[in-house]
Amino acid sequence: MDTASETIDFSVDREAVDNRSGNFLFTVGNVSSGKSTLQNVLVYKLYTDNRTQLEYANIDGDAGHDVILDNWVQNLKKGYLPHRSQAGRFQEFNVRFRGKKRRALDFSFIEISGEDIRTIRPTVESVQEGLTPKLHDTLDKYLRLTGANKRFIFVSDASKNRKHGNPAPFDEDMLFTALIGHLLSNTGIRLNRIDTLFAAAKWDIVENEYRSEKEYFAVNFPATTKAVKATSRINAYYMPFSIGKVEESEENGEVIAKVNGVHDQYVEVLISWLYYTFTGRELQGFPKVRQNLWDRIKALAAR
Ligand SMILES: Nc1nc2c(ncn2[C@@H]2O[C@H](COP(=O)(O)OP(=O)(O)O)[C@@H](O)[C@H]2O)c(=O)[nH]1
Ligand SMILES: [Mg+2]
Repeated sequence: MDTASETIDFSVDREAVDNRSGNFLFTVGNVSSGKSTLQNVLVYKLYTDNRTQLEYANIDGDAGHDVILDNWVQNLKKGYLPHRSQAGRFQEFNVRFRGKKRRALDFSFIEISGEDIRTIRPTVESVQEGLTPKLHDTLDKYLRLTGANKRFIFVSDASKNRKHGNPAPFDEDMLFTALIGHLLSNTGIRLNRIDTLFAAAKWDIVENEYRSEKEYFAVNFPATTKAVKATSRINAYYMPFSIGKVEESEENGEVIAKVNGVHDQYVEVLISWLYYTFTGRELQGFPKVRQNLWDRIKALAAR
């Protein structure tokens, strides 16, 4: 496996965030929930699908950035999933793509690991000391950019929410509600509205356990669901997500996750949502966003 993405460091300097504008896509979720995989599949699909044209669009003129995205594509072609990423280290990847008869969309990925937002969850100590919850500095800067369009993908790890197993006790639910509260609050980031996609990642593992992603989120995310219903400031979409069937095996004493063929149906919906949420227009030839996503996925899967 190519390790270029490990040897080239694209951590963001705090100062470099000042005065940025453009489109930002924040992927939020616990470590190993599937954020990087989702990003990799997205880039892979934009690159390989003949309806879309992917242009890497690094903003700093550094070709190393394109090398990384190229590696994502090459690795996935061979079935390799991304390397585990670390908390506290912000990496930004810039992508541009266009569809048929549509203007190009530029956006930047920012990955937010659960560890980086735990600091906004009040603890006994912080309440006693009257501390205001605060996010990681760099992340805070990104979220406060006034000239930027921000969109969020909340990634839930469905393998941690087995219906008949030992479910994680609403850990993701608390994390998501804490961030949503912080984003909207006057003492937090003060966003007017949040446009977000909730993705039930690794859906292949639980697809026979839940009737739909609606049921999945209702059962495992009571607080998040309530928060979304309680305000008109959150525009939420929900979808299952899977890269395909993943098998873990040992290669040279290391556990390697490999996918046997990338499934198209979920990532197509993701691309639709992405284009629509930033531009307000539908991408030609892709699933309609305004149609119920789950019905659409089922229709695609039945083709
Ligand atoms: N079964 C299954 N496993 C997945 C899927 N996506 C990710 N995984 C597994 O979850 C691990 C962590 O994913 P990753 O994207 O690196 O998580 P991140 O830490 O949130 O970026 C991968 O190495 C895979 O083993 C999926 O769609 N299905
Ligand atoms: Mg990652």
